[in-house]
Amino acid sequence: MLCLYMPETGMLPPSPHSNYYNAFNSFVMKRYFPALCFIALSAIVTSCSKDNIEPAPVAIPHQKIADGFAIGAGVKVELYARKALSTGYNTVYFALYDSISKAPIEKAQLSMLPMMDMGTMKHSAPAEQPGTAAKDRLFTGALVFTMPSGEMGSWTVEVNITNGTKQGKLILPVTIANAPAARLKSFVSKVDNAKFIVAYIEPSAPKVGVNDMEIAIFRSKSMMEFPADSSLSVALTPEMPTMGHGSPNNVDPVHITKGHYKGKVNFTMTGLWYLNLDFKAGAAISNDNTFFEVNF
Ligand SMILES: [Cu+2]
Repeated sequence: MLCLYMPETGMLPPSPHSNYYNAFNSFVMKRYFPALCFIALSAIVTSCSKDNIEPAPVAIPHQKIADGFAIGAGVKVELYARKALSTGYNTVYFALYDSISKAPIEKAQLSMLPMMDMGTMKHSAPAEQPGTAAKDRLFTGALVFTMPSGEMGSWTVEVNITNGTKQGKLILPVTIANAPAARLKSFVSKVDNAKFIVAYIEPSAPKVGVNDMEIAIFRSKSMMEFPADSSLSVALTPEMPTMGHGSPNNVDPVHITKGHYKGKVNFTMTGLWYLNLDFKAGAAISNDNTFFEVNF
């Protein structure tokens, strides 16, 4: 349609009453039709890109989850993550700005408290607190959400900030999606009935061959206390349940720091794998029926 709208091109057809008109029209259409279409298309493309102005390039390469002001601390808080928050282990990033000057804040004391309000009761979840210094303007920590948001309840993250001598807090409502494959398991120890939470961290992008493996283990001491645990030893046995085989050259995860255990998992082919994990307290079996599914 646009291609037929000739005045756009700056060419004026002769009067429609002249005999010359039809010949002129058909000549113009045959000769210039592709060019006219191109011009019209360019106009559409140009106007589209003008209408949808691209956001200025952001310095923070993550998805913004929530923001707000920690009033007493005089700080604007922005919460980021690599993707939408979901059940399991989420690395989170905070950018802090002076609420008046807008200048980035590189040093502050920041603590997070995830809370789920389930109506009749409230509970928290494991959290790894950011350090006091930002790196590339971000304070990095982790939140381990134990349930999705929904009819059961809703999540908030309370952020307490000490900015020099000023203190303030902010409550950020967050929505937690249910991870497509379970990325959080829990068990009760056969040794002492202690409750443990195991979070899957790596491999986050599994590939055929040897992958870095990482899990984090927390003790579930109360509704509010989830200290990192380093007391267990872990044995890893990958298995392809539909094919009845495992793989060689795996490395059992060992405790590195703050409840994080690192090892290697070898996927000899694509498909559905179970990462069977046996947990021991000393020589005694704490749990031997936990596994994570990996399908790729
Ligand atoms: Cu809950």
